[in-house]
Amino acid sequence: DSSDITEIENYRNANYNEPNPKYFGKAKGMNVIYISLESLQSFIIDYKLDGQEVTPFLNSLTRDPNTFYFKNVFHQTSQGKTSDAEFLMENSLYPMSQGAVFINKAQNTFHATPAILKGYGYNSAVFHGNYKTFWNRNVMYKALGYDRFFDAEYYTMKEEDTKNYGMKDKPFFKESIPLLKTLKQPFYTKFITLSNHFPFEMDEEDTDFPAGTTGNDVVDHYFQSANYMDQAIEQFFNDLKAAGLYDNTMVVMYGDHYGISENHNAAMSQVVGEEITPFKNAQLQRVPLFIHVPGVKAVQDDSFGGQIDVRPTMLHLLGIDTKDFLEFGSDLLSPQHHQVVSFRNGDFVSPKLTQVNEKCYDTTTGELVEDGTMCAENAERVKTELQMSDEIVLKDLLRFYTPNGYKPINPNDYEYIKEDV
Ligand code: GP9
Ligand code: MN
Repeated sequence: DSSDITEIENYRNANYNEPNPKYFGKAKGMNVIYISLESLQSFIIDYKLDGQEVTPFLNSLTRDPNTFYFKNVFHQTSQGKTSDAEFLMENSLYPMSQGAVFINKAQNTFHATPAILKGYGYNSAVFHGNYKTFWNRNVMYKALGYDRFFDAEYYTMKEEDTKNYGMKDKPFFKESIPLLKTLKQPFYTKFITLSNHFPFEMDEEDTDFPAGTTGNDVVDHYFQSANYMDQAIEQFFNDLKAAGLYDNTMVVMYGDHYGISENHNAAMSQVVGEEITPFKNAQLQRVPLFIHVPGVKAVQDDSFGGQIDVRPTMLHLLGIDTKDFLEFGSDLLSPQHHQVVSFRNGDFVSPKLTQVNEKCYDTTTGELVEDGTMCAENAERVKTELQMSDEIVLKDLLRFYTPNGYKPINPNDYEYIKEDV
């Protein structure tokens, strides 16, 4: 009931971080494109296989003057995988510890980004080369306030253009451009890539990049598959330029979750050149985050953060203050940004301390911290935050709260029936 929400509101107000005036509103009025980079982990950025960069285009963006690159951002997903990352990105709430919010809580009230931006005149759409019912997206996207959902029905789905769950990234982006051009601006859109998905095996004709040589097929194919994704993103950026959309669009790209699980630690230790301890495995949960804003003097940012922090960061760039939203992220570009990153299981990383399986480590050295109480304060905060987020999600508390100036949406207003475009 509403007393539950008061406590959460108080916590939220106490933890709100003011936007950085240097960046607030720098992308005001621009279109927004999110790209979910399937299974992309940060270790691949600037990694060289046989002297060859695996992701040369993304690497160049880390040095691009208009691109913020965050190298210490971690995924916070659980069993809902891609859909958990989507949930974090658009609600700044934690996913569920078991099962997927997208499947279990799609009837809830949310104040998601597409709905928020509707109040600022934005049209929203998702592009994804798989069928709309996967992860219950066709139901959940109504609760998030998405106007359109271009799913597999809008793509050719030709045999040679599909792999695993659906469209390969290059034909996916190619076929998306004409659909994107039909949208009224400003738009808020999300592109969910697919090719770089476990088990990462490529069709021969799609790659001339070398495979790894660890002898572990999953890890070895990851290089080829990530390289293919990199090329697909470059192609998409070029097509945005050709479509005249590049100069008035902010592009946010994020790795959705790990691609290589702990089952492959032996091969991964060859890749990174050191043993994959539980501590090291936690550090490997970094996922790349890029925010390209035309005309802005951007920086490489090394603050620690999680996927939960992307929404306030992005909304502040658009010039929309987030202080009235019940959310748990904080603006990565704010000087007060809070750098303790919660994992869904209650462990955390921060610049100084990392907790894995309830053991406390020094983040800079990886050494066990003898005095285990050092981590206790952070662990307590992480626990509180996860509990509050769970309360919102499990008890559907946002139905009792309306942020200032926010116009509630009605999920029944949306349906994703194939239209002729
Ligand atoms: C499926 C795609 C992949 O549509 O989003 O899902 P994942 O297995 O990564 O959660
Ligand atoms: Mn995924």
